[in-house]
Amino acid sequence: MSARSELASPAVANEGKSGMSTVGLIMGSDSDWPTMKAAAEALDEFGVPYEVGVVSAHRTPGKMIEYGRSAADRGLKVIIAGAGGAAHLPGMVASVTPLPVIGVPVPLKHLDGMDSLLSIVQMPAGIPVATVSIGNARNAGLLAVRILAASDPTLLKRVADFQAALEAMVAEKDAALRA
Ligand code: RP5
Repeated sequence: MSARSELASPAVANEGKSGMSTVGLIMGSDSDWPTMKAAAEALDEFGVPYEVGVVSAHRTPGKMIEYGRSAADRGLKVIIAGAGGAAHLPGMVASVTPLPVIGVPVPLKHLDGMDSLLSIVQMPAGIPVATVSIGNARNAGLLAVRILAASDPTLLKRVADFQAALEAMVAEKDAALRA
């Protein structure tokens, strides 16, 4: 079962179905969702409660600042922010929260996502954003899980089990190829 809560407004955010959201999953536009839903799926796989919503750096700058400033007090531990083009959302949110921020460069029609990648990855010293590869929202979800797992032994064990399953899957494919 998904532990997702829709983000109606920055003030209504911590009522995920299985408890308080620990991850904030935001994106600059609903058009980013086809890319960003892979992060939600990864969080679902590990049962991590999260909130999801659209927060635009350019179209809703006030909401973005309020979201970032209130995130830690609302109980979030990690923020995943995806945006495309002039992708300022992850960096700007990182500038107003002490929480770790993971940036997802969303590829758009032009420039193959290189614009999004460079907008997100080239942060000035002092304000880090952990940037995943272009369009790789799944890794953003998995990285958020790992960050939470560092202080949660049960979750850490599940991450280790997940890695062991990956290894077993590759071994199986290798064996099938050699057979
Ligand atoms: C960015 O502009 C969004 O993150 C999105 O990737 C892009 C285009 O947004 P729409 O015009 O599709 O709403 O801020």
